[in-house]
Amino acid sequence: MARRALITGITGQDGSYLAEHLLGQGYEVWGLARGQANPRVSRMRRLLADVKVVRGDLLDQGSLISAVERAQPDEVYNLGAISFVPMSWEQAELTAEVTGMGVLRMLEAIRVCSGVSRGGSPNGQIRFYQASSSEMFGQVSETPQTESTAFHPRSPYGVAKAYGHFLTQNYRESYGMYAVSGILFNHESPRRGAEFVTRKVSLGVARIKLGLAGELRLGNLEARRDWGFAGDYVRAMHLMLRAEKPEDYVIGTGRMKSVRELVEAAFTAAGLDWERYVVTDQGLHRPAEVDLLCADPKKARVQLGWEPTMSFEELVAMMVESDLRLLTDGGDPGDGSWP
Ligand code: NAP
Ligand code: G4F
Repeated sequence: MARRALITGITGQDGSYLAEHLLGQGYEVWGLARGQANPRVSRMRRLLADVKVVRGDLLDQGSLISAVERAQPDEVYNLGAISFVPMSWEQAELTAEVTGMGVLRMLEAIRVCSGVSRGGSPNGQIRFYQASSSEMFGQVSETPQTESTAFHPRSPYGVAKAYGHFLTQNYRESYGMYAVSGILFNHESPRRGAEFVTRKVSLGVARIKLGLAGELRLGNLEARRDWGFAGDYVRAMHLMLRAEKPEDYVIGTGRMKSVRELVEAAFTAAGLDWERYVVTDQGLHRPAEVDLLCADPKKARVQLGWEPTMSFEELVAMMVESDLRLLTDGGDPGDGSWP
């Protein structure tokens, strides 16, 4: 019988890649979608026709219990979140509720539905993946960051993710649940939301190249991130849930680039000189910045056999090409450029 997976955040970047990956592995895939007329749900249904949709919201405990009862999953991937860091200062309480407390509600739904009590055995139970984030490292105490690097989150988002991370660990220890967290570093694709810096840059470059814009306004160009391809990272999520023992893993490339280097690479990919078009804007700087993030993915490589397949340069060139095609074809950038 096919394994069954339930994915929260199915309309997001990672939800789409993970659904495709699991469908390719023969899974029956269920996606939790919120709202009564969410346009992102209609788009997802068009592009991922084999995904079964179940309505629910991470703010609503009852809906999560119903979703688990209906989907009867072997694996639950909790990708749903308010995931844009600047928004977490503007709506800190909502971020805590969705990105933090949402993890508690999902874990409780699984615990209640599978009748787990303290000291229960993980065998035969629903396996749970939590989308933890390198934002939890925040003001880093060492570089590169590993599974044992201390957390010092710098945004309400990072704090909410740290809560979800420790809670997942606690449910594993308290109830013997197969519950793991992937501490994922930044991962991108043509499906990335237009508010994140890589997509903002690839769309900005495409607009300038096509004569639709004359400048690109950005914040801190000195911040450094470890950027990889989302398609590679969802494979790691699946490997974590299929491992023999429930453990947490850092997932990243181990290579760090600055926003300035990202900008240079993207403009170069379109044959443009970035210095003619990029304007820095103090209003786009954050109240507390995460200056650098760089993964040490050794544990995932050794224990899961996971490796990233796409270089930073290939990723940036792919995103620029994709946005040039999207805008040339009259597509809606808000829609991303799903094939
Ligand atoms: P994304 O594109 O922003 O997707 C977020 C998803 O969460 C959307 O499907 C959204 O659905 C859903 N959502 C928001 N509020 C919800 C609620 N109240 N109830 C249920 N679902 C809700 O994020 P992503 O890049 O795919 O990232 C997936 C997960 O990994 C997130 O938890 C993110 O924080 C985490 N993460 C991402 C990265 C990265 O670099 N991409 C790195 C580390 C961790 P709607 O369409 O209804 O808004
Ligand atoms: O692309 P960003 O908005 O991603 P950020 O804040 O690193 O968060 C992403 O990665 C996390 C994993 O580490 C995820 F957990 C999270 O959900 C999200 O997916 O910003 C990257 C860097 C920042 O340092 C920011 O200050 O780019 C800098 N930046 C400079 N100018 C900008 C801009 N970021 C955005 N979004 N827009 C700008 O104009």
